[in-house]
Amino acid sequence: MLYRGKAKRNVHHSNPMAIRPILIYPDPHLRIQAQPVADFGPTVQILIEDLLETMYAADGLGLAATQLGDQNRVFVMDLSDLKQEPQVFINPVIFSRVGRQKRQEGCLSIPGAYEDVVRAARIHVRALDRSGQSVEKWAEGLEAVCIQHELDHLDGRLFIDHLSVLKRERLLKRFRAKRTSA
Ligand code: K1U
Ligand code: ZN
Repeated sequence: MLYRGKAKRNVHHSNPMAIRPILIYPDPHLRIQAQPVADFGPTVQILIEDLLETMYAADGLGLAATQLGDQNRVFVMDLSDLKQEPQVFINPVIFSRVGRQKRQEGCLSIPGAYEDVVRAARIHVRALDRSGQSVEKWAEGLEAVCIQHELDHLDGRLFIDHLSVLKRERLLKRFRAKRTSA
């Protein structure tokens, strides 16, 4: 199994958070369907902290529990410039999709690989926050892309699954070549 980075735990922090290893394609755990969260106790709270810590350390805009090998339906996102506006989505559901947009995507689990992906332009998403309260929002642009990308992770899908066979094979050939030469 290949990982991006090493596991670290900040033992000096009052609320210990950990930078956890991110699973790298083709790790089979990336294909597992995550399960709904029912308990908002310490286990899921630690998972949320670790997701945020790992996402910030990796300079990502989002990160799903699946990418840490965890099977809870949780992802985090922060699109703010100062990285001080974390958003937590638990058991997220997209219940409305409007229009189409094409944007270049990357993935922390397929480092260095980028390709244009077509997704819904605007989405209406409902999720639970970290205290179990239901929240709803409309998202568009990059935010809508990020939410769709992360929700895909929770369903065991990757952005490369949205590409044509030709584009996917070309991207994976370059990805494998870079990793074997590194
Ligand atoms: O889930 C992940 O692998 C994180 C991924 C989420 C994502 C956000 C937006 C578009 C596609 C994918 C990333 O954070 S990719 C890295 C990134 O920082 C980035 C991606 C697109 C534009 C700007 C930055
Ligand atoms: Zn990803």
